[in-house]
Amino acid sequence: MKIAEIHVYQHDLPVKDGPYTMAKAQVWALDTTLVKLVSDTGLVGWGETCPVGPTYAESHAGGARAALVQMAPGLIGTEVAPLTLHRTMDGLLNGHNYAKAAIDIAAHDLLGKHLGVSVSELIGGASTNRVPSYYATGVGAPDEIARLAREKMAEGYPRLQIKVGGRPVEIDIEVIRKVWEVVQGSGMRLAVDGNRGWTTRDALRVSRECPDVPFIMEQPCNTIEDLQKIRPQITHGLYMDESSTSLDTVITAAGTGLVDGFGMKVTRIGGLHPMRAFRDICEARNLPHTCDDSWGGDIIAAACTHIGATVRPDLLEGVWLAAPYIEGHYDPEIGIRIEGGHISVPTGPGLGIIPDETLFGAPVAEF
Ligand code: 0XW
Ligand code: MG
Repeated sequence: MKIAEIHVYQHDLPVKDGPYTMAKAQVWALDTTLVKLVSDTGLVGWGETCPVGPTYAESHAGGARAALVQMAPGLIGTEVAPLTLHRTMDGLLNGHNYAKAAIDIAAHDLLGKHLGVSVSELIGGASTNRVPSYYATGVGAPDEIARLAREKMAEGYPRLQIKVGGRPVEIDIEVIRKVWEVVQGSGMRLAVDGNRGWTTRDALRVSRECPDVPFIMEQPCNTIEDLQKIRPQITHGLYMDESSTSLDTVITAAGTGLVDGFGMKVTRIGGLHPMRAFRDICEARNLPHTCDDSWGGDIIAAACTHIGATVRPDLLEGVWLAAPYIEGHYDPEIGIRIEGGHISVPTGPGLGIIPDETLFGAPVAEF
C-alpha cells in the first residue's frame, strides 16, 4: 500500500476559559495542523501536530506546515511502512520531528485500517483498555491551585501536574505546600513542572525547602547542562520533558542516569514509531514516563492513548490530553474523553476515531 495523496489542513482550537498559562507562555487559542493521507487502495489515515504556541518548544504551527509542504512531494508513492517512511522523511528534511509526526500518525492510522487492527495492536499490543490520565494546572495563585487539586482528586485523577515558574519562587513553594495539604494521604501523585522557567538557584531552593513533599521535578530549568548541575544536589526525582527532543537525547539521558523519568510528547520525538523505541528504552531502564502531546484534538488524543495503552502499566505516569481545555471533538461520537481521570482506548481499526473533516475547511496544501 502506497501514499497516493497528501492533504494538509489548518484548524484553530480556542482554549476554554483561557488563557492556559505556563512559565514562559500564555496561550488563548492553538493553531493545529491536520494531515490526511490517502492510499492507492483508497483508504484514508489522519495525523495531527499542534505546538502549544511558539515559545513552549522548538516548534511552531507555521513551521509544521512549511516542513510538510517541503516533504510531501517526495512522499507520494512511498510505501505506508513506518520505518521506511521515517528514513524517507529524514532523506527529505533534517530534523523537524514534530512535523514528521503528523505523517507518522496518519501512516499508523492507515496501516491499522488496512490490517484491520487498532494502532495499539500495531505498536506492540495494549496492556489495558483504560489508561490513567493526569491533570495539568496552569501557573496560578496558591489557593486556586489547591482548590483545583481538590476538585481533580474528587474527579478520580490519579496524578496532578502543578505548573510553576515565571514568578517569584516563594509563590511556587506556597503552591506546592498548599496542594500537598490537600492531597497528602490520598495516593494522588504530584509533578511540579517548571517548563524551563526556573534558574538552577530556584530549583535547588524548592527541593531544599520542600523535602517532605514527594513530587517529581519536571523540566525545571532550560538546558540539559542546568539539569546536570542540579541533579546531584536535589532530593526530588528529576524528569526531562522539553529537552528530550530526540531518541538520541533520550538514550543519553537514560544511559547516564541524568533523569528518573520523562514527560514525553509523541510529536516532539517524531511520532508513534520513535515513541515505541522510547517506550522500550524506558522499560529497559525502569524509567516511568508520560505519553502526551503539547496540545491537539482527537487525532493527537487517540495517538497518545494508543501508545499509553502499550506501556508497562507501572511505568505509565499518565496520558495527558488537551480535551478538558477544548470545546467539542473532531469525532462527535467516539471523541477521546477523560472520565474519572482515565481514558478508554478506542477499539476501532487504526486510531479508532473518524474526524468530521468538514470542520477543517479547505486544505491549505494538497499533493
Ligand atoms: C502539561 N502538558 C502536557 C501540556 C502543555 O502543553 C505542557 C505540557 C507539559 O508537561 O509541559
Ligand atoms: Mg512538562
